[in-house]
Amino acid sequence: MNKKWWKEAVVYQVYWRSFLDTDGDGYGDLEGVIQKLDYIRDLGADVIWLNPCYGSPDVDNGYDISDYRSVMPKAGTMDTFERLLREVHARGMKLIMDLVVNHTSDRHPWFIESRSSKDNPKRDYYIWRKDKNNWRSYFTPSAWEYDERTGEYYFHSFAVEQPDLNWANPKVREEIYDMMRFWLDKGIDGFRMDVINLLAKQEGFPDSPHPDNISYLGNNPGIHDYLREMHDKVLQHYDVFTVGEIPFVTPEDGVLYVGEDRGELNTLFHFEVLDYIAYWDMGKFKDIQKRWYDGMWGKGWNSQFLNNHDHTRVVTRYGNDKEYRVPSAKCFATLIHTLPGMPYVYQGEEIGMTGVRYESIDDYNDIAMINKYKEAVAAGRDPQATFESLLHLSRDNSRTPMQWNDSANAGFTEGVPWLKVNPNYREINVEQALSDPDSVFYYYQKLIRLRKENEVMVYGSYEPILEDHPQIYAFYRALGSERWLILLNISEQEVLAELPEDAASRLQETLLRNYPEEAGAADEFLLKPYEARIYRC
Ligand code: TEU
Repeated sequence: MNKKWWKEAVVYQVYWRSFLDTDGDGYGDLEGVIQKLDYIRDLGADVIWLNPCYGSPDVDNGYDISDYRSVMPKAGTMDTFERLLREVHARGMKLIMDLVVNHTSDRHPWFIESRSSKDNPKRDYYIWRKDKNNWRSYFTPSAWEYDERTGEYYFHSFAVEQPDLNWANPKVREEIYDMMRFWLDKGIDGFRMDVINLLAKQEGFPDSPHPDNISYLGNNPGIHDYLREMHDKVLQHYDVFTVGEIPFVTPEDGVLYVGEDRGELNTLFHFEVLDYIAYWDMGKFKDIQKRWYDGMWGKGWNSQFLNNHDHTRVVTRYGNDKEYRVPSAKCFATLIHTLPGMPYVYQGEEIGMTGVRYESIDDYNDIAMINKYKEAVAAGRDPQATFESLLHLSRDNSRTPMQWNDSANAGFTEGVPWLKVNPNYREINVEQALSDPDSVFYYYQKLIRLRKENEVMVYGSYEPILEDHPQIYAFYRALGSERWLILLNISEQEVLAELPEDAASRLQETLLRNYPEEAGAADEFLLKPYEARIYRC
């Protein structure tokens, strides 16, 4: 197995605008991240992924960039950023930035020039056409916006305010490579690459027979040429780590992006779980894990995550955020940290933060949710029913401010938070977690320490058993003579794990469990709701 530092790492995702506000403007900032680096290091994370903090009008919370070479004032200054990078490195950790180059903001100078006239030198920095086709975008009914001034449409995979760059134009590619070097020369340790498989567009933009299936946005011919050029011209000249955010990808395609012989990316996020499984489905989840293991193991590196800034927190989405919040948070943590691939911890996941249900659409900020609401109501759907139908998957579920303590606004800000703090912050907060030896935080700390001390969690094979069981997820990880059994009851019922005879007899040591051991229990393998165990065999 080809060992690499990043294969052994645990990544902590910082959505800085909701992390810690130190200047009272109601937004988190980079100074706040600096103040909490010891907290992140104590958890055991090695790499910090920082969501975009570049100059932006913030239509899509920083994913609409108007100045790639600056830090937006809400976040701080370039000096603050450089101090953050120094402080991260001083703690032996690494920092990767968000590379958002499929599109810019419509207020980027390039777009302002491009839209000004048809013969502007930057016209073909973006994608302009006389007519639109029938494609949707992620956030709007059409992926085309008519521009009066020049009487043409421009293409946008996301919001109207996020015009797609024309990657077929070598000048655009060189501009982006130059910008990447600007940040890499500061010493950052790599990039998380936003929807990086969307860069290549279908030749001629043909109509789709199924316009609601927006997979036509990604994985188009030419994408690997761009990524290989990016690698050859930029990435290979730095000791960096790259993770591609790659929707609509299968394991076979995945290997084309992250194969160790491909000269493109190091690892990827796929969305077969989070984009298609709204509520927990054990069978689908097991199938996805098996296909990705069989498709990628030994060829390319996968990532494991069930939380990020775009998806509802796992205890609310797939677990139980009421009476079993703590065991289910620990159970899913065990799952993510013992499956093959690089685990990501999204801020607040390590203390079992939950999703939210605010009263009105006016309490929400997420442009994706708001656009979906407007589109449905404009089509005549009942506003309240529409609002309620969007609550489960609203991206704001995971964007509420980090809950540090039980003081006003959970200690996140002394101002008015840009997004309301989850009312349960009085019970769920970092201060409480650090004072409770059985907290979710210390469980994550133990999981991460296990990974640091046992290569089997990183490089071990994956062998599922009880594959058809609807509640129990059980699998071996094995490397050399080291063999572990992970046993999870992902359900709200007590379940008897009927292990194969040889399995039970070979269990030597319990390495971690999320319920206390019960001496003389009726049956050793009667698992409590969301019970998780890791055994050494
Ligand atoms: O998200 C991309 C995105 O929306 C899909 O790739 C993915 O399927 C996701 O799971 C949505 O269901 C990225 C950023 O993470 C997001 O915050 C931005 O809004 C978006 O790109 C546009 O930059």
